[in-house]
Amino acid sequence: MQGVLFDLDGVITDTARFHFKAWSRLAKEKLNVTLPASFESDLKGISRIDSMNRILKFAGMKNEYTAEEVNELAQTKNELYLNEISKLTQADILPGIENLLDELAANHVKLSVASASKNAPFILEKLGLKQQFDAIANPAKVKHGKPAPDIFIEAANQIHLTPQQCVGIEDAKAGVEAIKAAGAVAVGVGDANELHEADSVVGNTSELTYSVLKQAFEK
Ligand code: B16
Ligand code: MG
Repeated sequence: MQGVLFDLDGVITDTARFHFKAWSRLAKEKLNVTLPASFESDLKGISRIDSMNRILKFAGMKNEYTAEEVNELAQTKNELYLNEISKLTQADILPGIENLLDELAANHVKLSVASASKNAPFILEKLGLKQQFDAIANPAKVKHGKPAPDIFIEAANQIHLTPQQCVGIEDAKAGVEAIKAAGAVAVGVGDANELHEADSVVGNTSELTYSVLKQAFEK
């Protein structure tokens, strides 16, 4: 294991609740619909524009907006979201992650971020973790979002490794599929049934250690 490719939302910090809050407000104020709670997990790992389109479909309004208007709605959501995440601090790092990053660095493992979020650099800055990573893959540079492998391939490229030399960590089904499609070893965080395609699954981030990742890689 020469590199670890980290998902952000749900692995390093829990931003899903802020995404859901911003999407819910946008849906209520602009589309006059209430989003069911299931959207919080359904939109995990799904890009901003794909999330917007799923919400429009749910609202039965998919054909009522031009591409430009859909972009504007997504931009409004992002402004609401930025307002929420501007309050993030080191205290919002998920349990065990700071230790894990230290352990991996001590073992000369390269660290790269493979998030669908265009806000990843800002979030890592707020958490005080930006310097700990060797690279942050830019989702604007890749063609297909998760479950396609593109962002994980790009994250490995950025640290000059192949996905086969890396372990990817994900909390979302679409993300685990993306890791496997890239050819990396997948470690899931969360429900073992939902993430059954992963090579190894832990219940929560505090169980993620260097030895757990190494064992998954060597399995
Ligand atoms: P942004 P991840 C994903 O993060 C979120 O899970 C998903 O809900 C969000 O729509 C996506 O990032 C794009 O985020 O609007 O900030 O560019 O899990 O891939 O780290
Ligand atoms: Mg995630």
